[in-house]
Amino acid sequence: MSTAGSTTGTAITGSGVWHPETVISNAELCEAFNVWVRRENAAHAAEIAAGTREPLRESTPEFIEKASGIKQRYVADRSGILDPERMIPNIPDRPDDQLAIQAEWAVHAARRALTQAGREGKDVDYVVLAASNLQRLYPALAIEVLDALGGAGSALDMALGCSSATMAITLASEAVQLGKARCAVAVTPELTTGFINWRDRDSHFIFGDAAVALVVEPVASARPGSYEVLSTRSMARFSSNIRNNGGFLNRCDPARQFDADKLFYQQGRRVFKDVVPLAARFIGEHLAAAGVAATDVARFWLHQANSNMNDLIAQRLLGRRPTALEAPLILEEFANTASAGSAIAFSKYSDDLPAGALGLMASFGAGCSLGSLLLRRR
Ligand code: CO8
Repeated sequence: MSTAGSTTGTAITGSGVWHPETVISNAELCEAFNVWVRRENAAHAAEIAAGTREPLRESTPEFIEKASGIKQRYVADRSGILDPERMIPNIPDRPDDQLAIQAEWAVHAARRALTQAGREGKDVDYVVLAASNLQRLYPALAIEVLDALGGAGSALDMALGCSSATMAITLASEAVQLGKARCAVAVTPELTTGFINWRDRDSHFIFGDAAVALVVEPVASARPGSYEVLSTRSMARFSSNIRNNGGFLNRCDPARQFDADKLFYQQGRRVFKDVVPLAARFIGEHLAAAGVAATDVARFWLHQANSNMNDLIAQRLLGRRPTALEAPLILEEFANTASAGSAIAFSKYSDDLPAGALGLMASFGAGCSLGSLLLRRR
């Protein structure tokens, strides 16, 4: 067993998950999608018969579960997604004097995390709000969350694809390490259903909505049972395999402003092939730098994109298939919650480890960007 001697002097003292109660199963999703496919094919029957247009193909629950491990997803709204005429969630705009929806989700998760940490909103002096997609540019959602919690200090928003949450925790840990904060909250409200192309068979099943928050404090004042942050690591390498070109310049080219590239799209096969060796190497290098063998890590809280991908990454690290508890999956219940996934896995599967146990949280996301935190239970 390695001594894993270095430390950031900070600890994750609480975590909390929140999700909408509304669920869409794979079967429900495919049923609505396939109604739309049949209507489209009927509307273009002549072109399809003439061979000038490819017919759209139906989506199946069997494929979705086998290819991804996903069985259902929590969503902000079912009605719009399951309406074959619309296939966009209905999320009413809110007036400026009401809490923004992503800020509201963040506050729900942050309150749960603070309760576990034994802290109150007024203790919070730093908020990093990070998500793959943020609903607006300013004012920063993080400032709205700090205000709603009743804290005082500084706050910022950031986005780094599916590595947003791990980078937010890293920034929170660094702020505490530098003495800039004493009770930092890293919070990730992933409202993914708003940026999905629900008419794209290859990706319509992938994502679900959820928020997660973690409290980071100096290890010296951390409660027993919290997780000391021993070290962090991050890496970035430009890639267009996963993109979302939605942004404020869209309206400046009216001919293209509603094109499909203004929502999530990916080269799924290529991502799969790239990420398995890259993530395994990245995590392996983090562990090697800390003097820790992969087999000494009791738990890997990996980014939750695809069950097959996670199994392969853990297998490369351990030299054998992981057990369900060595690399827990939340995909069945939550689907891919973008950057929230590894932190949700941590929150759901961290209470049972004994003091001294090592765990590693890791993300891999669009960008591409990777991030990891080596943790030890206290
Ligand atoms: N229903 C039925 N059949 C389908 C469907 C569907 N919905 N979609 C595709 N098929 C069919 C295809 O038509 C094809 O059939 P055929 O061979 O007859 O043409 C067959 O299934 C196989 O199609 P694909 O090759 O497209 O399907 P895959 O097996 O590759 O599965 C996945 C698709 C699940 C998306 C897979 O490619 C995957 O998991 N890729 C990894 C990327 C990923 O998970 N992205 C999720 C979001 S991004 C994210 O979270 C970050 C990921 C990591 C970033 C890494 C940066 C370092």
